[in-house]
Amino acid sequence: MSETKGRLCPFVMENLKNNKFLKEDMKMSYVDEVYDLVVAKNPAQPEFHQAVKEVLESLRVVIEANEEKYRKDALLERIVTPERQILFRVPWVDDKGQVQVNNGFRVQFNSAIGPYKGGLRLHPSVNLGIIKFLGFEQIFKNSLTGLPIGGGKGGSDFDPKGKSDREVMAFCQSFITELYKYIGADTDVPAGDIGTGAREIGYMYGQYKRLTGLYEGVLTGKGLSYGGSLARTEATGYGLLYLVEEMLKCNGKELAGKTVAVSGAGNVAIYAIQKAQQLGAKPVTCSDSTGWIYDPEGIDVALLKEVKEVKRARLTEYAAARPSAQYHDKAKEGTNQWSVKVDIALPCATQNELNLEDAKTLVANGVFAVAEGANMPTTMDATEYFQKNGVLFCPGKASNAGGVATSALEMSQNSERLSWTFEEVDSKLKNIMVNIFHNLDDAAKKYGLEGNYVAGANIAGFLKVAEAMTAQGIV
Ligand code: NDP
Ligand code: 2IT
Repeated sequence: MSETKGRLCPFVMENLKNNKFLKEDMKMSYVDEVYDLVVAKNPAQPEFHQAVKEVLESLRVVIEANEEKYRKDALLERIVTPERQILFRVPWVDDKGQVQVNNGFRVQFNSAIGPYKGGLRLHPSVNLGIIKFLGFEQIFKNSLTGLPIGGGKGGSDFDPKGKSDREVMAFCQSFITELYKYIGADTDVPAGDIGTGAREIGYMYGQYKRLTGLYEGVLTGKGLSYGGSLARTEATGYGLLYLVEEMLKCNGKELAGKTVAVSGAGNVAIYAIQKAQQLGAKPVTCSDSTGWIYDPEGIDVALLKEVKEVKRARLTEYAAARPSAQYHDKAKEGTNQWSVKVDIALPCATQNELNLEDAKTLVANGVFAVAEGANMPTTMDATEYFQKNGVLFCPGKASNAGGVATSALEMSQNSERLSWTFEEVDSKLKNIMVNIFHNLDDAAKKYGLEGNYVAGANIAGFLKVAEAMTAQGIV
Protein backbone atom coordinates (compact mmCIF):
# COMPACT_ATOMS: atom_id res chain seq x y z
CA MET A 1 0.00 0.00 0.00
CA SER A 2 2.40 2.65 -1.23
CA GLU A 3 -0.23 5.38 -0.67
CA THR A 4 0.42 5.21 3.09
CA LYS A 5 3.89 6.52 2.46
CA GLY A 6 2.69 9.52 0.45
CA ARG A 7 0.37 12.29 1.59
CA LEU A 8 -3.31 11.59 2.19
CA CYS A 9 -5.88 14.33 2.65
CA PRO A 10 -6.38 15.18 6.36
CA PHE A 11 -9.99 13.95 6.37
CA VAL A 12 -9.00 10.51 5.06
CA MET A 13 -6.07 10.43 7.46
CA GLU A 14 -8.27 11.14 10.49
CA ASN A 15 -10.71 8.40 9.50
CA LEU A 16 -7.96 5.91 8.94
CA LYS A 17 -6.36 6.72 12.27
CA ASN A 18 -9.65 6.36 14.15
CA ASN A 19 -10.70 3.10 12.51
CA LYS A 20 -10.04 0.49 15.21
CA PHE A 21 -9.83 -2.38 12.69
CA LEU A 22 -7.31 -0.62 10.53
CA LYS A 23 -5.36 0.80 13.45
CA GLU A 24 -3.63 -2.44 14.34
CA ASP A 25 -2.59 -3.43 10.80
CA MET A 26 -1.78 -0.16 9.18
CA LYS A 27 0.85 1.99 10.81
CA MET A 28 1.71 5.23 9.09
CA SER A 29 5.30 5.82 8.09
CA TYR A 30 7.11 7.43 11.03
CA VAL A 31 8.41 10.19 8.74
CA ASP A 32 4.88 11.14 7.62
CA GLU A 33 3.58 10.94 11.16
CA VAL A 34 6.19 13.39 12.41
CA TYR A 35 5.67 15.78 9.51
CA ASP A 36 1.91 15.85 10.22
CA LEU A 37 2.69 16.48 13.87
CA VAL A 38 4.95 19.43 12.99
CA VAL A 39 2.22 21.00 10.85
CA ALA A 40 -0.42 20.47 13.55
CA LYS A 41 1.72 21.73 16.42
CA ASN A 42 3.25 24.71 14.63
CA PRO A 43 0.37 26.42 12.82
CA ALA A 44 1.03 29.36 10.49
CA GLN A 45 4.74 28.64 10.13
CA PRO A 46 4.96 27.68 6.43
CA GLU A 47 8.72 28.20 6.08
CA PHE A 48 9.35 25.93 9.08
CA HIS A 49 7.05 23.26 7.60
CA GLN A 50 8.88 23.55 4.27
CA ALA A 51 12.33 23.13 5.84
CA VAL A 52 11.17 20.13 7.90
CA LYS A 53 9.47 18.51 4.91
CA GLU A 54 12.59 18.77 2.77
CA VAL A 55 14.78 17.21 5.45
CA LEU A 56 12.34 14.46 6.45
CA GLU A 57 11.70 13.43 2.83
CA SER A 58 15.45 12.98 2.36
CA LEU A 59 15.75 11.00 5.58
CA ARG A 60 13.03 8.53 4.62
CA VAL A 61 15.58 5.93 3.40
CA VAL A 62 17.61 6.22 6.60
CA ILE A 63 14.65 6.22 8.99
CA GLU A 64 12.73 3.42 7.33
CA ALA A 65 15.78 1.14 7.53
CA ASN A 66 15.66 1.46 11.33
CA GLU A 67 12.17 2.78 11.96
CA GLU A 68 11.24 1.06 15.22
CA LYS A 69 14.39 2.21 17.00
CA TYR A 70 14.00 5.82 15.87
CA ARG A 71 10.29 5.78 16.72
CA LYS A 72 10.82 4.32 20.19
CA ASP A 73 13.42 6.99 20.96
CA ALA A 74 11.18 9.70 19.44
CA LEU A 75 14.33 10.84 17.70
CA LEU A 76 12.46 12.75 14.99
CA GLU A 77 10.01 14.40 17.40
CA ARG A 78 13.02 15.57 19.41
CA ILE A 79 14.99 16.85 16.44
CA VAL A 80 12.07 18.93 15.10
CA THR A 81 11.39 20.48 18.52
CA PRO A 82 13.68 23.30 19.67
CA GLU A 83 15.40 22.70 22.99
CA ARG A 84 14.45 26.23 24.00
CA GLN A 85 12.76 29.30 22.44
CA ILE A 86 13.31 32.75 23.86
CA LEU A 87 10.80 35.44 22.84
CA PHE A 88 11.21 38.94 24.19
CA ARG A 89 10.28 42.61 23.95
CA VAL A 90 12.85 45.04 22.52
CA PRO A 91 11.94 48.64 23.39
CA TRP A 92 14.15 51.49 22.11
CA VAL A 93 13.89 55.23 21.51
CA ASP A 94 14.05 56.65 17.97
CA ASP A 95 15.64 59.95 16.92
CA LYS A 96 12.35 61.82 17.43
CA GLY A 97 12.13 60.65 21.04
CA GLN A 98 9.38 58.17 20.20
CA VAL A 99 9.53 54.77 21.90
CA GLN A 100 9.51 51.86 19.44
CA VAL A 101 8.89 48.21 20.31
CA ASN A 102 10.14 45.20 18.35
CA ASN A 103 9.91 41.44 18.86
CA GLY A 104 13.13 39.62 19.73
CA PHE A 105 13.76 35.90 19.15
CA ARG A 106 16.42 33.31 19.89
CA VAL A 107 15.66 29.68 19.11
CA GLN A 108 18.18 27.29 20.68
CA PHE A 109 17.37 24.33 18.51
CA ASN A 110 19.88 21.56 19.13
CA SER A 111 23.04 21.33 21.22
CA ALA A 112 23.89 17.65 20.64
CA ILE A 113 27.22 18.35 18.93
CA GLY A 114 28.19 21.74 20.36
CA PRO A 115 27.01 25.10 21.71
CA TYR A 116 24.10 26.65 19.79
CA LYS A 117 25.49 28.56 16.83
CA GLY A 118 23.73 30.64 14.20
CA GLY A 119 23.06 34.17 13.06
CA LEU A 120 20.68 36.97 14.03
CA ARG A 121 18.37 38.22 11.30
CA LEU A 122 17.12 41.80 11.44
CA HIS A 123 14.34 42.24 8.87
CA PRO A 124 10.67 43.31 9.09
CA SER A 125 9.60 39.86 7.81
CA VAL A 126 11.08 38.08 10.84
CA ASN A 127 8.66 35.99 12.92
CA LEU A 128 8.97 32.81 14.99
CA GLY A 129 8.36 30.52 11.98
CA ILE A 130 11.17 32.13 9.99
CA ILE A 131 13.60 31.83 12.89
CA LYS A 132 12.59 28.19 13.43
CA PHE A 133 13.15 27.30 9.76
CA LEU A 134 16.58 28.92 9.90
CA GLY A 135 17.45 27.28 13.23
CA PHE A 136 16.35 23.87 11.98
CA GLU A 137 18.47 24.17 8.80
CA GLN A 138 21.38 25.32 10.94
CA ILE A 139 21.47 22.01 12.89
CA PHE A 140 22.34 20.04 9.73
CA LYS A 141 24.53 22.74 8.20
CA ASN A 142 26.65 23.01 11.32
CA SER A 143 26.96 19.24 11.50
CA LEU A 144 28.18 19.16 7.88
CA THR A 145 31.04 21.56 8.70
CA GLY A 146 32.59 18.80 10.83
CA LEU A 147 33.10 21.34 13.64
CA PRO A 148 31.60 21.16 17.15
CA ILE A 149 28.66 23.56 16.79
CA GLY A 150 24.97 23.00 17.52
CA GLY A 151 22.07 24.75 15.78
CA GLY A 152 20.40 28.03 16.72
CA LYS A 153 19.05 31.21 15.16
CA GLY A 154 17.62 34.51 16.31
CA GLY A 155 16.70 37.99 15.27
CA SER A 156 14.03 40.62 15.28
CA ASP A 157 11.45 42.31 13.08
CA PHE A 158 13.50 45.51 13.48
CA ASP A 159 14.44 47.03 10.10
CA PRO A 160 17.92 48.63 10.13
CA LYS A 161 17.24 50.16 6.71
CA GLY A 162 16.88 53.94 6.89
CA LYS A 163 17.74 54.10 10.60
CA SER A 164 20.50 56.34 11.94
CA ASP A 165 23.58 54.78 13.54
CA ARG A 166 22.28 55.96 16.92
CA GLU A 167 18.94 54.24 16.38
CA VAL A 168 20.65 51.00 15.34
CA MET A 169 22.84 51.20 18.45
CA ALA A 170 19.82 51.82 20.69
CA PHE A 171 18.07 48.79 19.25
CA CYS A 172 21.14 46.53 19.49
CA GLN A 173 21.80 47.53 23.10
CA SER A 174 18.20 46.85 24.09
CA PHE A 175 18.20 43.52 22.22
CA ILE A 176 21.33 42.33 24.06
CA THR A 177 20.14 43.66 27.41
CA GLU A 178 17.58 40.86 27.30
CA LEU A 179 19.46 38.23 25.27
CA TYR A 180 22.74 38.35 27.25
CA LYS A 181 21.19 36.14 29.95
CA TYR A 182 20.93 33.23 27.53
CA ILE A 183 24.15 33.39 25.48
CA GLY A 184 27.85 32.86 26.16
CA ALA A 185 31.06 31.62 24.52
CA ASP A 186 30.34 28.01 25.58
CA THR A 187 26.54 28.05 25.46
CA ASP A 188 25.20 30.01 22.50
CA VAL A 189 27.19 32.12 20.05
CA PRO A 190 25.14 34.34 17.68
CA ALA A 191 26.50 36.02 14.53
CA GLY A 192 25.33 38.02 11.50
CA ASP A 193 22.62 37.27 8.96
CA ILE A 194 20.33 39.50 6.86
CA GLY A 195 20.48 43.03 8.28
CA THR A 196 23.13 42.15 10.86
CA GLY A 197 26.64 43.06 9.76
CA ALA A 198 29.82 44.35 11.38
CA ARG A 199 28.15 47.51 12.74
CA GLU A 200 25.37 45.64 14.56
CA ILE A 201 27.71 42.92 15.90
CA GLY A 202 29.97 45.68 17.29
CA TYR A 203 27.15 47.38 19.19
CA MET A 204 25.91 44.03 20.51
CA TYR A 205 29.37 42.93 21.62
CA GLY A 206 29.96 46.22 23.45
CA GLN A 207 26.70 45.88 25.36
CA TYR A 208 27.34 42.21 26.25
CA LYS A 209 30.77 43.10 27.61
CA ARG A 210 29.36 46.00 29.60
CA LEU A 211 26.63 43.87 31.16
CA THR A 212 28.73 40.79 31.95
CA GLY A 213 32.27 42.12 32.26
CA LEU A 214 33.36 39.23 30.06
CA TYR A 215 35.72 39.67 27.12
CA GLU A 216 34.84 36.40 25.44
CA GLY A 217 33.91 34.99 22.04
CA VAL A 218 30.18 35.31 22.59
CA LEU A 219 29.52 36.63 19.07
CA THR A 220 31.27 35.95 15.76
CA GLY A 221 31.69 38.28 12.83
CA LYS A 222 33.40 40.71 15.21
CA GLY A 223 35.66 43.52 13.98
CA LEU A 224 39.33 42.62 13.55
CA SER A 225 40.38 45.04 16.33
CA TYR A 226 38.36 43.19 19.00
CA GLY A 227 38.61 39.46 18.30
CA GLY A 228 37.17 38.99 14.83
CA SER A 229 38.67 36.52 12.37
CA LEU A 230 40.28 37.43 9.10
CA ALA A 231 38.25 36.04 6.19
CA ARG A 232 34.96 35.81 8.16
CA THR A 233 33.50 38.68 6.12
CA GLU A 234 34.33 36.90 2.88
CA ALA A 235 33.70 33.35 4.12
CA THR A 236 30.13 32.58 3.03
CA GLY A 237 30.57 33.86 -0.53
CA TYR A 238 34.06 32.45 -0.91
CA GLY A 239 32.99 29.10 0.56
CA LEU A 240 30.07 28.92 -1.86
CA LEU A 241 32.44 29.22 -4.81
CA TYR A 242 34.93 26.71 -3.35
CA LEU A 243 32.12 24.21 -3.13
CA VAL A 244 30.80 25.00 -6.61
CA GLU A 245 34.29 24.59 -8.05
CA GLU A 246 34.61 21.14 -6.46
CA MET A 247 31.10 20.08 -7.50
CA LEU A 248 31.83 21.06 -11.11
CA LYS A 249 35.24 19.39 -11.07
CA CYS A 250 33.76 16.12 -9.81
CA ASN A 251 31.17 16.26 -12.59
CA GLY A 252 33.69 16.87 -15.37
CA LYS A 253 32.94 20.57 -15.72
CA GLU A 254 34.78 23.76 -14.84
CA LEU A 255 33.96 27.18 -13.49
CA ALA A 256 36.39 29.29 -15.52
CA GLY A 257 34.78 31.07 -18.43
CA LYS A 258 31.19 30.51 -17.26
CA THR A 259 28.55 33.23 -16.86
CA VAL A 260 26.85 33.45 -13.48
CA ALA A 261 23.59 35.00 -12.25
CA VAL A 262 23.78 36.08 -8.61
CA SER A 263 20.85 37.45 -6.59
CA GLY A 264 21.29 39.71 -3.58
CA ALA A 265 23.80 42.49 -3.06
CA GLY A 266 24.67 41.90 0.57
CA ASN A 267 27.44 40.08 2.39
CA VAL A 268 27.00 36.70 0.71
CA ALA A 269 26.39 38.02 -2.81
CA ILE A 270 29.30 40.48 -2.83
CA TYR A 271 31.94 37.94 -1.85
CA ALA A 272 30.43 35.23 -4.06
CA ILE A 273 30.79 37.62 -7.00
CA GLN A 274 34.36 38.49 -5.98
CA LYS A 275 35.49 34.85 -5.66
CA ALA A 276 33.69 33.82 -8.87
CA GLN A 277 35.72 36.48 -10.70
CA GLN A 278 38.96 35.36 -9.04
CA LEU A 279 38.24 31.83 -10.28
CA GLY A 280 37.72 33.04 -13.84
CA ALA A 281 33.92 33.11 -14.06
CA LYS A 282 31.81 36.11 -15.03
CA PRO A 283 28.95 37.15 -12.71
CA VAL A 284 26.60 39.41 -14.66
CA THR A 285 23.74 40.08 -12.23
CA CYS A 286 22.99 41.12 -8.65
CA SER A 287 19.83 42.36 -6.95
CA ASP A 288 18.29 43.97 -3.89
CA SER A 289 14.70 44.02 -2.69
CA THR A 290 13.67 46.71 -5.19
CA GLY A 291 15.60 45.99 -8.36
CA TRP A 292 18.21 44.00 -10.22
CA ILE A 293 21.25 44.74 -12.34
CA TYR A 294 22.30 43.14 -15.59
CA ASP A 295 25.87 44.09 -16.35
CA PRO A 296 27.09 42.17 -19.41
CA GLU A 297 30.64 43.42 -18.83
CA GLY A 298 30.63 41.64 -15.46
CA ILE A 299 29.76 43.13 -12.05
CA ASP A 300 32.20 45.77 -10.81
CA VAL A 301 32.81 44.52 -7.23
CA ALA A 302 34.59 47.64 -6.02
CA LEU A 303 31.64 49.77 -7.11
CA LEU A 304 29.11 47.32 -5.63
CA LYS A 305 30.95 47.43 -2.29
CA GLU A 306 31.04 51.23 -2.33
CA VAL A 307 27.27 51.40 -3.01
CA LYS A 308 26.22 48.68 -0.52
CA GLU A 309 28.87 48.48 2.22
CA VAL A 310 29.86 52.15 2.43
CA LYS A 311 26.88 54.20 1.26
CA ARG A 312 24.16 51.63 2.20
CA ALA A 313 22.42 52.84 -0.97
CA ARG A 314 20.15 51.26 -3.61
CA LEU A 315 21.36 49.53 -6.78
CA THR A 316 20.15 52.50 -8.84
CA GLU A 317 23.40 54.15 -7.69
CA TYR A 318 25.41 51.27 -9.13
CA ALA A 319 23.63 51.68 -12.48
CA ALA A 320 24.13 55.46 -12.40
CA ALA A 321 27.90 55.01 -12.02
CA ARG A 322 28.36 52.19 -14.53
CA PRO A 323 27.51 52.74 -18.22
CA SER A 324 27.42 49.00 -19.05
CA ALA A 325 24.81 48.24 -16.37
CA GLN A 326 21.06 48.00 -16.95
CA TYR A 327 18.81 48.57 -13.92
CA HIS A 328 15.46 46.75 -13.75
CA ASP A 329 12.77 47.78 -11.27
CA LYS A 330 11.22 44.54 -9.93
CA ALA A 331 7.80 45.96 -9.11
CA LYS A 332 7.42 47.93 -12.35
CA GLU A 333 8.69 45.25 -14.74
CA GLY A 334 7.76 42.07 -12.86
CA THR A 335 11.10 40.55 -13.91
CA ASN A 336 14.10 39.25 -12.00
CA GLN A 337 17.72 38.21 -12.54
CA TRP A 338 16.76 34.59 -13.33
CA SER A 339 15.55 35.72 -16.76
CA VAL A 340 19.16 36.28 -17.91
CA LYS A 341 20.80 33.49 -19.95
CA VAL A 342 23.63 32.08 -17.80
CA ASP A 343 25.49 28.84 -17.10
CA ILE A 344 25.31 28.95 -13.31
CA ALA A 345 22.80 30.48 -10.85
CA LEU A 346 23.67 31.43 -7.27
CA PRO A 347 20.68 32.65 -5.23
CA CYS A 348 22.20 34.71 -2.39
CA ALA A 349 19.37 36.92 -1.07
CA THR A 350 16.55 35.23 0.83
CA GLN A 351 14.15 32.26 1.15
CA ASN A 352 11.89 31.20 -1.74
CA GLU A 353 13.33 33.77 -4.14
CA LEU A 354 13.67 31.21 -6.97
CA ASN A 355 10.39 29.51 -7.89
CA LEU A 356 9.28 26.92 -10.45
CA GLU A 357 8.76 29.50 -13.19
CA ASP A 358 12.27 30.86 -12.62
CA ALA A 359 13.67 27.31 -12.70
CA LYS A 360 11.94 26.63 -16.02
CA THR A 361 13.39 29.83 -17.49
CA LEU A 362 16.89 29.05 -16.24
CA VAL A 363 16.75 25.48 -17.59
CA ALA A 364 15.37 26.66 -20.95
CA ASN A 365 18.30 29.10 -21.09
CA GLY A 366 20.82 26.32 -20.51
CA VAL A 367 21.77 26.66 -16.82
CA PHE A 368 23.73 23.58 -15.70
CA ALA A 369 24.50 24.28 -12.01
CA VAL A 370 22.66 25.98 -9.15
CA ALA A 371 24.10 26.42 -5.66
CA GLU A 372 22.35 28.21 -2.82
CA GLY A 373 24.21 31.01 -1.05
CA ALA A 374 21.08 32.01 0.86
CA ASN A 375 19.07 29.76 3.20
CA MET A 376 16.30 27.87 1.33
CA PRO A 377 16.14 30.34 -1.61
CA THR A 378 14.78 27.69 -3.99
CA THR A 379 11.21 26.45 -3.60
CA MET A 380 10.77 22.66 -3.37
CA ASP A 381 9.13 22.34 -6.79
CA ALA A 382 11.90 24.40 -8.38
CA THR A 383 14.52 22.18 -6.72
CA GLU A 384 12.81 19.06 -8.07
CA TYR A 385 12.60 20.62 -11.53
CA PHE A 386 16.35 21.29 -11.54
CA GLN A 387 17.10 17.77 -10.37
CA LYS A 388 14.79 16.17 -12.95
CA ASN A 389 16.42 18.21 -15.70
CA GLY A 390 19.95 17.17 -14.86
CA VAL A 391 21.03 20.46 -13.29
CA LEU A 392 23.69 20.06 -10.57
CA PHE A 393 21.94 21.43 -7.48
CA CYS A 394 23.60 22.07 -4.12
CA PRO A 395 21.41 23.06 -1.14
CA GLY A 396 22.30 26.00 1.09
CA LYS A 397 22.95 23.95 4.19
CA ALA A 398 26.02 22.62 2.35
CA SER A 399 26.97 25.41 -0.04
CA ASN A 400 26.62 28.36 2.37
CA ALA A 401 28.18 26.55 5.36
CA GLY A 402 31.47 28.41 4.89
CA GLY A 403 30.16 31.36 6.92
CA VAL A 404 29.32 29.41 10.03
CA ALA A 405 32.39 27.20 9.60
CA THR A 406 34.60 30.30 9.69
CA SER A 407 32.61 31.53 12.68
CA ALA A 408 33.65 28.30 14.41
CA LEU A 409 37.25 29.08 13.43
CA GLU A 410 36.77 32.53 15.00
CA MET A 411 35.61 30.76 18.19
CA SER A 412 38.76 28.61 18.15
CA GLN A 413 40.98 31.67 17.76
CA ASN A 414 39.14 33.45 20.60
CA SER A 415 39.57 30.42 22.87
CA GLU A 416 43.30 30.22 22.29
CA ARG A 417 43.63 34.04 22.36
CA LEU A 418 45.45 34.00 19.03
CA SER A 419 44.60 35.12 15.54
CA TRP A 420 45.45 33.34 12.35
CA THR A 421 46.48 34.88 9.04
CA PHE A 422 44.01 35.40 6.21
CA GLU A 423 45.71 32.64 4.21
CA GLU A 424 45.46 30.19 7.12
CA VAL A 425 41.75 30.77 7.63
CA ASP A 426 41.01 30.82 3.90
CA SER A 427 42.81 27.53 3.33
CA LYS A 428 40.96 25.88 6.23
CA LEU A 429 37.71 27.22 4.75
CA LYS A 430 38.53 25.76 1.36
CA ASN A 431 39.31 22.35 2.88
CA ILE A 432 36.07 22.40 4.83
CA MET A 433 34.01 23.18 1.70
CA VAL A 434 35.73 20.48 -0.36
CA ASN A 435 35.13 17.98 2.48
CA ILE A 436 31.49 18.98 2.75
CA PHE A 437 30.97 18.30 -0.95
CA HIS A 438 32.57 14.87 -0.71
CA ASN A 439 30.58 14.02 2.42
CA LEU A 440 27.27 14.72 0.78
CA ASP A 441 28.32 13.12 -2.50
CA ASP A 442 29.34 9.96 -0.61
CA ALA A 443 26.18 9.91 1.51
CA ALA A 444 24.00 10.23 -1.59
CA LYS A 445 25.86 7.37 -3.29
CA LYS A 446 25.71 5.17 -0.18
CA TYR A 447 21.92 5.41 -0.09
CA GLY A 448 21.47 4.84 -3.82
CA LEU A 449 20.73 8.51 -4.54
CA GLU A 450 23.81 9.44 -6.56
CA GLY A 451 23.84 13.07 -7.66
CA ASN A 452 21.02 14.03 -5.27
CA TYR A 453 23.00 16.49 -3.17
CA VAL A 454 19.91 17.62 -1.25
CA ALA A 455 19.44 14.09 0.09
CA GLY A 456 23.20 13.68 0.60
CA ALA A 457 23.44 16.88 2.68
CA ASN A 458 20.42 16.08 4.81
CA ILE A 459 21.50 12.49 5.44
CA ALA A 460 25.14 13.29 6.22
CA GLY A 461 24.14 16.20 8.49
CA PHE A 462 21.50 14.14 10.28
CA LEU A 463 23.55 11.00 10.98
CA LYS A 464 26.14 12.77 13.13
CA VAL A 465 23.54 14.67 15.16
CA ALA A 466 21.38 11.54 15.57
CA GLU A 467 24.35 9.55 16.81
CA ALA A 468 25.24 12.23 19.37
CA MET A 469 21.63 12.53 20.53
CA THR A 470 21.33 8.77 20.92
CA ALA A 471 24.61 8.54 22.84
CA GLN A 472 23.53 11.31 25.22
CA GLY A 473 20.25 9.62 26.20
CA ILE A 474 16.81 11.15 26.52
CA VAL A 475 17.55 14.83 27.10
P1 NDP B 1 22.57 41.02 3.80
O1 NDP B 1 21.63 41.72 4.69
O2 NDP B 1 24.00 41.41 3.79
O3 NDP B 1 22.06 41.09 2.29
C1 NDP B 1 20.82 40.58 1.95
C2 NDP B 1 20.57 40.88 0.49
O4 NDP B 1 19.38 40.21 0.07
C3 NDP B 1 20.32 42.35 0.23
O5 NDP B 1 20.75 42.67 -1.07
C4 NDP B 1 18.81 42.46 0.36
O6 NDP B 1 18.25 43.55 -0.36
C5 NDP B 1 18.36 41.15 -0.24
N1 NDP B 1 17.11 40.75 0.42
C6 NDP B 1 16.93 40.49 1.72
N2 NDP B 1 15.66 40.18 1.98
C7 NDP B 1 15.03 40.24 0.81
C8 NDP B 1 13.71 40.03 0.42
N3 NDP B 1 12.76 39.68 1.29
N4 NDP B 1 13.40 40.16 -0.89
C9 NDP B 1 14.36 40.50 -1.79
N5 NDP B 1 15.64 40.74 -1.48
C10 NDP B 1 15.97 40.60 -0.20
O7 NDP B 1 22.42 39.47 4.16
P2 NDP B 1 23.42 38.27 3.85
O8 NDP B 1 24.07 38.48 2.54
O9 NDP B 1 24.23 38.05 5.05
O10 NDP B 1 22.39 37.05 3.75
C11 NDP B 1 21.81 36.64 2.51
C12 NDP B 1 21.30 35.22 2.65
O11 NDP B 1 22.40 34.35 2.97
C13 NDP B 1 20.26 34.96 3.74
O12 NDP B 1 19.39 33.94 3.33
C14 NDP B 1 21.11 34.47 4.91
O13 NDP B 1 20.35 33.71 5.81
C15 NDP B 1 22.11 33.62 4.16
N6 NDP B 1 23.37 33.33 4.83
C16 NDP B 1 24.16 34.32 5.33
C17 NDP B 1 25.37 34.00 5.90
C18 NDP B 1 26.30 35.05 6.39
O14 NDP B 1 27.40 34.69 6.82
N7 NDP B 1 25.98 36.33 6.32
C19 NDP B 1 25.82 32.62 6.06
C20 NDP B 1 24.94 31.65 5.45
C21 NDP B 1 23.76 32.02 4.87
P3 NDP B 1 17.78 44.85 0.48
O15 NDP B 1 19.04 45.45 1.01
O16 NDP B 1 17.07 45.70 -0.52
O17 NDP B 1 16.88 44.33 1.55
O1 2IT C 1 22.94 31.12 8.08
C1 2IT C 1 24.10 31.12 8.54
O2 2IT C 1 24.79 30.10 8.53
C2 2IT C 1 24.61 32.37 9.08
N1 2IT C 1 23.93 33.38 9.05
C3 2IT C 1 25.97 32.39 9.72
C4 2IT C 1 25.88 31.92 11.14
C5 2IT C 1 27.16 32.04 11.94
O3 2IT C 1 27.07 31.70 13.13
O4 2IT C 1 28.20 32.46 11.44
